Amino acid sequence: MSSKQHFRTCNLCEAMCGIVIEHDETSVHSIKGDKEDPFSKGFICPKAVALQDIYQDPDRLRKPVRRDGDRWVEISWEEAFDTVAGKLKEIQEVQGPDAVGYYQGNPSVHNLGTLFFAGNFFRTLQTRNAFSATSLDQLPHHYASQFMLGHYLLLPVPDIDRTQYFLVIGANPIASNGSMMSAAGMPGRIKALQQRDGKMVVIDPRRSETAQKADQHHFIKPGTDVYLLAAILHTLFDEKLIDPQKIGNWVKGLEISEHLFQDFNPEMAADFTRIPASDIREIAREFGQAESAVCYSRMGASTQAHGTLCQWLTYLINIVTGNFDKPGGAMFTTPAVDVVKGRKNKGTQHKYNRYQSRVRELPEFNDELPVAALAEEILTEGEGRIKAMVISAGNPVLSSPNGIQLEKALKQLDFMVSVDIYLNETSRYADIILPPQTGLESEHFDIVFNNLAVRDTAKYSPALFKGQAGSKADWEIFKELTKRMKPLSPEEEALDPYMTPANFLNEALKRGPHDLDLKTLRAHPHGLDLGALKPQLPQRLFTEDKLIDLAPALFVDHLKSLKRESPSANQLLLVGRRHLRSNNSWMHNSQRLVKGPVRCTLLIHPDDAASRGVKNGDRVQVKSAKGKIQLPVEVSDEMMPGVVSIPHGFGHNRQGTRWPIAEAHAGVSINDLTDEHLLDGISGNAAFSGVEVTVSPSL
Ligand SMILES: Nc1nc2c(c(=O)[nH]1)N[C@H]1C(S)=C(S)[C@@H](COP(=O)(O)OP(=O)(O)OC[C@H]3O[C@@H](n4cnc5c(=O)[nH]c(N)nc54)[C@H](O)[C@@H]3O)O[C@H]1N2
Ligand SMILES: Nc1nc2c(c(=O)[nH]1)N[C@H]1C(S)=C(S)[C@@H](COP(=O)(O)OP(=O)(O)OC[C@H]3O[C@@H](n4cnc5c(=O)[nH]c(N)nc54)[C@H](O)[C@@H]3O)O[C@H]1N2
Ligand code: SF4
Ligand SMILES: [Mo]
Repeated sequence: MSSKQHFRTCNLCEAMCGIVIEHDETSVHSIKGDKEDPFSKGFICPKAVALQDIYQDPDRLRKPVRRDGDRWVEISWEEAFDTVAGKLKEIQEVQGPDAVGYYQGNPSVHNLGTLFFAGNFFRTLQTRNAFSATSLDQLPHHYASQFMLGHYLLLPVPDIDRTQYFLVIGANPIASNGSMMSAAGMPGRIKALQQRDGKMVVIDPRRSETAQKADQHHFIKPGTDVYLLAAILHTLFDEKLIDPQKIGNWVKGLEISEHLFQDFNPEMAADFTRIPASDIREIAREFGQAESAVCYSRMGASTQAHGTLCQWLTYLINIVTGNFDKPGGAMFTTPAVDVVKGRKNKGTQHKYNRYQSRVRELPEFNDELPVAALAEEILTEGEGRIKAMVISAGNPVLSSPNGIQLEKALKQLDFMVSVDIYLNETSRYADIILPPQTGLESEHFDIVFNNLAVRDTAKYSPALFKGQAGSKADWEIFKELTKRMKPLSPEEEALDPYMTPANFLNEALKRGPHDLDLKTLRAHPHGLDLGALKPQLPQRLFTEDKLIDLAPALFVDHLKSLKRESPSANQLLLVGRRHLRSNNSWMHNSQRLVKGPVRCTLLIHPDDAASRGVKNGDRVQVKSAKGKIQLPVEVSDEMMPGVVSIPHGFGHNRQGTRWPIAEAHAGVSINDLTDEHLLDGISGNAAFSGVEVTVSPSL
């Protein structure tokens, strides 16, 4: 059969790799890296081929289903939409708007149609009970950007291709392919850094795949990065490694910040972090003296008790050393679709803490509440209690802290609808599941990750295959639900046929800084190169005075209240990890990806294993204040003594899903151990890192 070529961007993770697909009318022959893609230049990871597996997966849902006792019955879209809108309205009419909550998961931001259309639907709900995976992930970055730069989406990106000193804290881009730093081909970029005599230093309680490639790696006790960062700032000020000339005249609060770090000396930080004071001084000196340098801190530094402080101090280190908005430092993108300009929320007061969660009073940020509060908002009686949920592209039973409690909560709902391609650990609690087309059946343009990319490029991917007859795209589902919640006016009705992702994208491109349109992008199927990142401060700042606030009061107060004496940890501290062949909770049904060694294991240092009578391959019980799980052990000195690691996204052993995953690969969920009360003190982001656990041989 003759084969055709199709070029597109892989949308599974943030790296935006260009792929070339050999195919015929209905099937894929091969998926390879596209060497002519200006961003990824041929790089792909093993997950790209899973786009074919997802497309063909017989276990994927393709028609709406309704729960009927223990069975699922296929229903028409009409019946599904009518039931969903009818139920949501009925519940809100009787119990108020907050009785319906919603949660948006990670693939939402990888999906063009969802990005353009889900918001309209969720706004019709007018509920305060809005949640997303943001508060399991990068919320601290948004706080730092909002309070310092005036806009939560104005996010600095490490200019990895030009830096001479790359300080990586709590990130493992060799496995994750980069986060808040879209950079397809991380191994090549790191190699290039080392070949130009640059240096990469990694701070991680595990000698991760990235740490193994580093010039230097330091173990750190989980959750203590704030002390390291503060001690780096202390040293920079103390040793006069700061040149105000290099900082730029668009900052305020430099004197306050200098004063703040006076008593965070490296000796104190060493007590907390277990990184020797001399090593901390060396990092600060090398950073301060490098031709260019960038500090990049991510998941491990965000999802911990001081996540927002960590991000603030990371921005500060880059700013005070003159490495902000400069080549080789932390820079801003100029994406073809400018999401920052498109969202004009100026000033720090508008989008923070305007209201709080009902039970625990966690702060709102940008119209959302921290998802660690979701279960209690369902379980706790009283006015404003959540009685119905809409869950879209998410699996919070496996992804949010204390998943077991969330399961209990979901069981009590009066109504739940999932927009998801799988009957998984979360959607199995739904009354109705609306399955969208996905992946190769969808057109794609990366609105979000071009805002976070290490180089400006633009590429449009048309849909490769038509979805099965009668199927619908995410955007069509949301559009239809929106109409049923709030009927269109005659004017809106007339415009409705033009409301498509392609038209919205075309308009957004035309309004963007590169004067592009969809026609131009279609004429460049490999993508367009728009150049290296460019300096753009102070113009791009959104603060009213056009100054960066180096010392926002909210952050300063929290820093001042930090403990100064290090507690002695007798228990093991738990952290997470990611594997290159896995993607959060939902790609374990691809046989090509899960094959090979079992990946859901407990990594433990040899000394910790020996003192507990545990050998490599043994099954152990891991227990926390919230739950216990059993899994096999891998004994390895890649772990810091006193720290153990379990990957998240497993736990497919729960009943009632439609995933025939072999038991060994089903794994168990780390979030049966994590605690919904362990949070970043400022933002309420989940603090997954540093949960206290005990490990013992299973009986
Ligand atoms: N302990 C611990 N927990 C963690 C983390 C950790 O490091 N440690 N990481 C956290 C992070 S960073 C994240 S982002 C979250 C992720 O957590 P979630 O976003 O809650 O979950 P995912 O596993 O990404 O699940 C995505 C769901 O979307 C569905 N899906 C896939 N494609 C589509 C599509 O095109 N349309 C629709 N409608 N649905 C689709 C999948 O079937 C799946 O059910 O997990 C968090 N949880
Ligand atoms: N293959 C693959 N790629 C992915 C994903 C995936 O599931 N699989 N998920 C995607 C998503 S949603 C995201 S958000 C990104 C995340 O991408 P990254 O930010 O790179 O996150 P991780 O790979 O979880 O790496 C976090 C590292 O932090 C370390 N760590 C844990 N606690 C601490 C701590 O207290 N301090 C310090 N300094 N380090 C700590 C861990 O040991 C781990 O090595 O990856 C994305 N890419
Ligand atoms: S690194 Fe990410 S974008 Fe690139 S091929 Fe792998 S999953 Fe796709
Ligand atoms: Mo994430």
